[in-house]
Amino acid sequence: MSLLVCITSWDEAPWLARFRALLPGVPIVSMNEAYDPAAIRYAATWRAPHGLLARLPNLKAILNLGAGVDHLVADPALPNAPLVRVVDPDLTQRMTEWVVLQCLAQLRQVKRMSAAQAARHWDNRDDPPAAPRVRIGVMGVGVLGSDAARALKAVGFDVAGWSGSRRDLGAIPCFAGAAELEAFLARTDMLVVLLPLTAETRGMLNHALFRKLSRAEAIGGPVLINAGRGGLQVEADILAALDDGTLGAAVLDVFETEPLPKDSPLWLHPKVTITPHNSASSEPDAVAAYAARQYLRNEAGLPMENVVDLAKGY
Ligand code: NDP
Ligand code: OXD
Repeated sequence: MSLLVCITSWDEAPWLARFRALLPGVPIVSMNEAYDPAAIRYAATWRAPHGLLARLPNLKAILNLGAGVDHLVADPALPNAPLVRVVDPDLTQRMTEWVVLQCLAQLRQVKRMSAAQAARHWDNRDDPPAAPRVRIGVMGVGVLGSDAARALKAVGFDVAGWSGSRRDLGAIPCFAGAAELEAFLARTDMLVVLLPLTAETRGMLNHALFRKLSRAEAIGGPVLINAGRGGLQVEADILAALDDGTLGAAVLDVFETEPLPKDSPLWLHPKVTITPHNSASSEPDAVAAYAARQYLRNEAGLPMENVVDLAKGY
């Protein structure tokens, strides 16, 4: 029951070592060495080259080593095998830390305070509102968004969620579907985006959507905070919206092109905060153990966890 490790953009060697330790007796091979495609039953992958998985005629399951499956789903030759994605408490914890950090940094104007310190300027001209006066809208209240929403609520923010189907997050009001998007945006001062990238969500963070955000200006203009995927956002629209005042600030962890090209105007824009797609890096040992568990469950005839609905694309 061979397992093929197909990884691009990460160092593959430690992943081979992890799977060999976790699955003793299972032949573990790399896509970069000679192997018999017919012998491969499982593929453990991050950003597998498109077309590669289609060449494995006996594939029983694809184990994606991250939460987002957009790269695989975009493979026109993706085989019709069950596709498992990562759901991991460590990853969720990290994302929630990042979201809370960025929302508080906007509330407390950390960029402005840092600039003032660098200029030895005692900048106490106004006081930010307390968190309950600021309305945060979390777009995508799945595994990551719902955890972040609860943490933001615990800090004191006035939080709401939006998703495809209606979620029940207790005291956090939840909006659902295209019909309720405008109402959700109209009560949002800070928009936190944790949507997957699909045909439906691609490019939805555009100027038309930004114009629907609340103009209550509790924090000097609406703030966009995106850690979902870069393909959700239209970067030219973000820049235009920042410059014409439609947006007050943008915090971006993900980009249309990654790494963000050196000549992108986003880098030095005074209203933009950039992190390098590291809001929630997966903890490799935890992810490998999770993937190995899915392998063992499937071999034991048990259902694998977090199998992606390929019709929905996430
Ligand atoms: P989930 O599948 O658990 O949640 C996705 C959420 O998005 C659900 O609430 C879903 O609603 C909603 N959604 C999807 N499509 C639509 C749509 N067309 N309209 C409205 N709502 C929609 O995913 P996770 O929370 O685990 O992860 C979310 C994304 O975060 C990943 O896909 C990945 O791209 C990104 N990510 C980024 C990381 C980083 O380091 N920056 C790290 C890990 C993940 P419903 O199901 O009800 O339709
Ligand atoms: C993921 C990511 O999808 O790291 O897991 O972006």
